[in-house]
Amino acid sequence: MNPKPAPMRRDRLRIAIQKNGRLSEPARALLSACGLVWRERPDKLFCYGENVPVDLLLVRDDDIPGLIHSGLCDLGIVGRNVLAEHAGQMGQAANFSEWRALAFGGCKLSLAIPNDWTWQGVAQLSGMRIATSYPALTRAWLQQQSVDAEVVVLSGSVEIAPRLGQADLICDLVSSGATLAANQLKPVCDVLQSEAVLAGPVAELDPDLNEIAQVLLQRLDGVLRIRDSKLLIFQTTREAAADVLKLLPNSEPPTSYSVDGGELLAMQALCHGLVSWQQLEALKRAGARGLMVLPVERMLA
Ligand code: PRT
Ligand code: ZN
Repeated sequence: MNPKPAPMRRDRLRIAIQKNGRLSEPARALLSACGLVWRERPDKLFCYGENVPVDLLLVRDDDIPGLIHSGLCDLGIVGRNVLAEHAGQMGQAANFSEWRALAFGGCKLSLAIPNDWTWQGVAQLSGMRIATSYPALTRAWLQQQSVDAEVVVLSGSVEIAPRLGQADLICDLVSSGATLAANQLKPVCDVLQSEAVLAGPVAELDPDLNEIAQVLLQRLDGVLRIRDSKLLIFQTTREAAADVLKLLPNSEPPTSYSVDGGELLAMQALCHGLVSWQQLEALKRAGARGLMVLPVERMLA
């Protein structure tokens, strides 16, 4: 990657997202949930933000770390696998880092061996050839494991390398595992647990851009926090409250206030994940009444 050129001063935040691919739709949906609206251009490489000074650049995912590094973009949404690989290749010089994990695009970078091998542990890899598109991550992992193996760098179709005789095993992304299985391979070791992340510079953004970024981050944190969350509201007595609270399904600390200053308490709790009928019935048995599960539209902490 080239040395960092001095970027032009801007007063609008620029976010790079994947143009076409697994992360493009969920990334747009996430930014829309943060209240961003864009004007689409026919070339669809640049989308002007209509309601807030935040523009989108639509690019290949592999370009995102470099765009942040060079200051041409301020933030980006990219797989941790791509970000970490570029960071590994650039070392200390890399001016990008993970700002938030976004809980979509989940996959693993895993070592996979031919089905007919018996896995005996990492020492078995000594002297082997490993095909991968993630050489920096693979080498760093091998070094960490004190294993001396050869890394064969391929830009695609990694899964077929063992059958073609290019390598003995592979290190590649896996989600369902169907592609490995179709190529008579099996995963044996995880090198990296990945998901989509919001990336930003290590160095501070310009104050004007930072102000816009902080507003966006606050909204993003709200969106991430309430994703798949429900608000549970109910009433209970002071006497039953302790038993009821023990049963709250995966909730944040509830807010409670007394009704008419008396024995009765009204409570509300933000619950993450599904709130099932069984959980509501258990709460009722413990003394909760008037249970309601409500969707959460927005949150600003
Ligand atoms: O064109 P551009 O360069 O932008 O896109 P790309 O082709 O490099 O990336 P894309 O869209 O395929 O993936 C973008 C990101 O999605 C990756 O960098 C990962 O962070 C994430 N992701 C999540 C995955 C997968 N799951 C995944 N399964 N990326 C790739 N795969 C591959 C996997 O290696 C296998 O070949 O998809 C295939 C199917 O996987 P299985 O295990 O479900 O069979
Ligand atoms: Zn790519």
